[in-house]
Amino acid sequence: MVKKVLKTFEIDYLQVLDEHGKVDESLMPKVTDDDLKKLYENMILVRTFDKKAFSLQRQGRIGTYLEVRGQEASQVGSTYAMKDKDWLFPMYRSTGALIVRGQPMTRMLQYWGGDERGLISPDEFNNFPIAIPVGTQALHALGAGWASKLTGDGLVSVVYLGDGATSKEDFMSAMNFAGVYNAATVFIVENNQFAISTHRDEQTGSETIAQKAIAFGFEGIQVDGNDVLAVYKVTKDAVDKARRGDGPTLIECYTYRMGDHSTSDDAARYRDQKEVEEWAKKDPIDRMEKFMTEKGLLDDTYKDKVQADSTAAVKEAIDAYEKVEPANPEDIFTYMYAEMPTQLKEQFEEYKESKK
Ligand SMILES: Cc1ncc(C[n+]2csc(CCOP(=O)(O)OP(=O)(O)O)c2C)c(N)n1
Repeated sequence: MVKKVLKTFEIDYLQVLDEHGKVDESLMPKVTDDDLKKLYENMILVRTFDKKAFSLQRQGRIGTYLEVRGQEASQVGSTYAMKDKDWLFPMYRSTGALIVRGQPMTRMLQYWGGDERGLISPDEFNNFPIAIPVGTQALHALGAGWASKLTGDGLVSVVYLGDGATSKEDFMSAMNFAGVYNAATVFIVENNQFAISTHRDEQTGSETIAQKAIAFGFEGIQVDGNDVLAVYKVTKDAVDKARRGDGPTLIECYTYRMGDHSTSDDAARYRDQKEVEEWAKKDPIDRMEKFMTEKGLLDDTYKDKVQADSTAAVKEAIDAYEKVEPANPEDIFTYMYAEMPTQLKEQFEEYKESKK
């Protein structure tokens, strides 16, 4: 037997800001004080919206919702590295990413209230609709990143996936073609340790998710997903690399889903509360507050103002959402196909009859 000696591998792991709010200055990304404030303000806005959306669902004012809690840094830090016209391919838990990308909160409430018009991207941004089917968005992002590589339009596509999605063939096909075509695509896997009740350890035999990129011929990196500075840094590097035409990157944000999977789930049935308490100590916002206080960028007045502004913005979004004219139920029929198939035509007629 002949032994083929292949490259052995290592995976880079980055943490800049630890859970006590201490920063490793040698690893600090290039950010101004203004950037630090914006990152913080965005995380507070996301958490405020998230809490309120959860409570609106409980009151029956929206249909369903998937909480971001615990993942604010991995979403805000990464989208902050994108240019407005870059392509965002969000999943159902990407509320934080969408907020940074200018998606009006009113529209997000519309969507979770059952109105598809909530997915319309603002003109200044290229936000794709949220993908509910797990992993399908990876292929869409690969397509956009490949197109950018071919046309040289200088845009990058960034896709968000959960750890569970990495077991899907869509993820693997997208990774494969990204490697083959050197697509301008950045894959962000928010490894929040769960796919509903399936723990990360039951999801894959790989030691890290980041290392999966190696099999497809490109770079994978693991980052502390509760550290907004590290997430920003690795995403900025990956986005810049893709924009230069130097190919894709897989970023694994190592984080934790603090809430239930969705408003229809009860995580207490399958996970230990002690684990949740341990992760609460690693909260992405607490550590940023400690760091910014130490740096002289955060005091009680500023903190209260950020919270008050976020609360007011969310309230305004809810008021506007509750005044939106309901969508026309006929849209369900007319928007599905360019040409309606026979059965749908029949159902449409039936529906119209029922309204007479
Ligand atoms: C194709 C497909 N299969 C199954 C489901 C049901 N489903 C919804 S969420 C989910 C778990 C996904 O977990 P993960 O990718 O880790 O993301 P997370 O929800 O933890 O953010 C599953 C299996 C689905 N939405 N789509």
